[in-house]
Amino acid sequence: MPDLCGIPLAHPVLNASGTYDAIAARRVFGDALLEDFPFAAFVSKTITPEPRAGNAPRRIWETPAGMINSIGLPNKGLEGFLVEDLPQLAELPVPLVVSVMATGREEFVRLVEAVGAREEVAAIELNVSCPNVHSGLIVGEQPSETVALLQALRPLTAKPLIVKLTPNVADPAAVAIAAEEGGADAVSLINTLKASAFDPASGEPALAAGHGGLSGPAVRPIALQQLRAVTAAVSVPAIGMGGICDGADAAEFLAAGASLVAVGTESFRDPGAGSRIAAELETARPGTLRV
Ligand code: RRO
Repeated sequence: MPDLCGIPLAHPVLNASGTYDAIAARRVFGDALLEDFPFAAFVSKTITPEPRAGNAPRRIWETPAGMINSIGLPNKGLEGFLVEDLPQLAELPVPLVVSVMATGREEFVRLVEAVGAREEVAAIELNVSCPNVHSGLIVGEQPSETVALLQALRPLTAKPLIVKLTPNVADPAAVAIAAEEGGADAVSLINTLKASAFDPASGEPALAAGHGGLSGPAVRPIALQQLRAVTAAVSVPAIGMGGICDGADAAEFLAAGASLVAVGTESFRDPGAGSRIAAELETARPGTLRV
């Protein structure tokens, strides 16, 4: 049986943070969502200490075999999340992972202390890789910052800490090694790749923020190579993601060293993608890949 840092899971498919709004889905599908929830664990949209409105529109732009987003981390902030969202997410029939992001170490401490104290939360994902917010401290781009952050956070909670790695560095394995050294229980990769597009009608940047992060099938081979490099370098488990659309794709990520996989962009096209991919994976083990 697959597990998330020792937490048993029904299958190996999770959602990528920020790509599936379980609270909105529950409003639409009602309790039927709980009976057939698509993911084996649910990862929340990233939260920050204070509320954020996110970036101005346009925030999403379709590209060949993918999309660029520049959502900019809209969220209710820590207090809003704990009061309004956590009770609803706790009703999901799967373990809950809360994704957190802050611009400095003290703010990360505040988030991990508060979220880690809640029994509804199974694990915490540290998002040190959002391409769409300007932070003075780009922790996930520097191994020394990553190890220092983990060393500050590790003593604060016994819950598993998962570090979401950025693909926007020359050597993601060096950051993964730093995360492991600091006491991370797992890594997850990849977040989106820094990308731009221009509106052919106007010649202006397609996204109001000017740039964003690329996801979808276009990034899959890059994700597989980074996963391969990272899993060769660390012994903590890796959650692999980047353009997974079907069971054969998921099998490739397992072959590249992932212990679990996550589905992101494909859930916008098919909200049931998680359970479909889990079922397809049963017949698409490595060595039986489609040709
Ligand atoms: O909200 C976003 O714009 C965003 C985040 Br936090 C992230 O981690 N990755 C991404 O592509 N978009």
